[in-house]
Amino acid sequence: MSDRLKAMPNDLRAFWMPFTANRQFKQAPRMFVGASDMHYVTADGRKVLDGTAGLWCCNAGHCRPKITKAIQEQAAELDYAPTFQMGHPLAFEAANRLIDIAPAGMDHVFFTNSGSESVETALKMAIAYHRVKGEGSRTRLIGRERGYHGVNFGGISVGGIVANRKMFGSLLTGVDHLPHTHLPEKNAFTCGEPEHGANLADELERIVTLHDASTIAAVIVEPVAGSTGVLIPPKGYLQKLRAICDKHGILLIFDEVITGFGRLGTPFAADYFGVTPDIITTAKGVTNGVIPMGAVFVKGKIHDAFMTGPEHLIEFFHGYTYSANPIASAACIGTLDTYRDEGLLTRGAELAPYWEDALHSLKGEPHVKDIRNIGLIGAIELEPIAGQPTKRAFSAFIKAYERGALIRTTGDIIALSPPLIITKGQINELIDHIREVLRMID
Ligand code: PXG
Ligand code: PLP
Repeated sequence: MSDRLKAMPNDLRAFWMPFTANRQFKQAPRMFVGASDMHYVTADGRKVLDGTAGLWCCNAGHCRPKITKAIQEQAAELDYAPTFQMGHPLAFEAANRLIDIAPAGMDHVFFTNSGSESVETALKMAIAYHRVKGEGSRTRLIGRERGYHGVNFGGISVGGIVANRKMFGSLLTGVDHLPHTHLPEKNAFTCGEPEHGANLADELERIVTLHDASTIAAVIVEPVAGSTGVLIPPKGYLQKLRAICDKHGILLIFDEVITGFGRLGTPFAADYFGVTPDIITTAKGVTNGVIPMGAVFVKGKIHDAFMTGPEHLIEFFHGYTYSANPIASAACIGTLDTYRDEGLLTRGAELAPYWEDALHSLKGEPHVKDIRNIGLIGAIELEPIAGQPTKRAFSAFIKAYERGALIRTTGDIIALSPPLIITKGQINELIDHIREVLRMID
């Protein structure tokens, strides 16, 4: 550990922390100062088992050599290069490497710096696509209740998490929401995809009937909703959404910021469910979380629709200063090398049955009212303390951290998404920590 990291700062005021109870945190800060493979190291020198891959992003674990080396070398060779009307080779290589692992037909990549930016990019692309095809009346966007699509205005408009929306005014107009698919009374303690709820996709027909298909640009959903507490699509639901979108000429966007890059035991959730959307938004795992980067995958028909008109004109008025930044591109390639060499994009499939059994062994422990899993994702939903929602899960988070495991909580749900390099022994360790914690907390 470097001396710079060892020193504990004595003034925590300036950093306004994201999605954090700032005042509470600063009274008793929890600091990571190092990491390697499956573990973090805390400021007081303890090892903490990473049950969440950082924030669902470090799919290959921490401080992996190929990624570190790629970044170091690139920083010394070409630090920054514009990608507006200029290029650098790694941007093109990264895009080609991504296409190689993408679902068939997704053959172009637009680079961003985060999941939130990938979502804005996809929504703008969808609206502009219909316009360049002469269907400029298709501007409506359909999201879903409890959806999370990042924090920018488009994303919170199609998103469905009330706390992320209610403070921020009127948002985008022309947005509708499908109902969420969480049916605990029918589906509690299901292993994998739940049986009930595919018919909720038919709500899209109702929205089409209300507005007419000619006004609707796109539907955006997370194939597995992560941030809201892991909602797994009912069997047949995504297939139905795809069919209804096809019937009405509506683009289907899968937000795979969490599910992309092996989380379900397939490269993408689109592969897992056998449903190919028109656009896939990604971030996080594209660089193993190490350097900010997002990637939007699009079908040829969308890209090609823009490639008309005089060739000297810009086709899509959109992009970020750091789209395909050289160091991010190098990190992406180093990450894809690591995933390939260690088989990580499919390793989750081998571990998923073991993971499922371990997770569901928590049934019957105190406070547990549902357990859900798919691929290497798990959720344990707790009964809230009466009148004090989120408090029980948060104390589980603190206790787990003190014992040496990083878990993530949202509301009263514990969400788990370990790096894809986790061993069976480490799965046992993680679940045992949680079992002990559940027995300790009020
Ligand atoms: N879409 C989805 C589906 C996401 O999960 C974003 C967009 C936004 O990505 P950025 O890179 O802008 O944060 C996300 C991000 C959690 C948690 O603990 C989830 C996310 C981010 C931070 C925490 O559930 N998802
Ligand atoms: N704001 C100002 C004043 C800018 O000049 C720019 C980019 O040039 C931006 C915002 C957007 O920044 P970015 O491209 O990093 O998203």
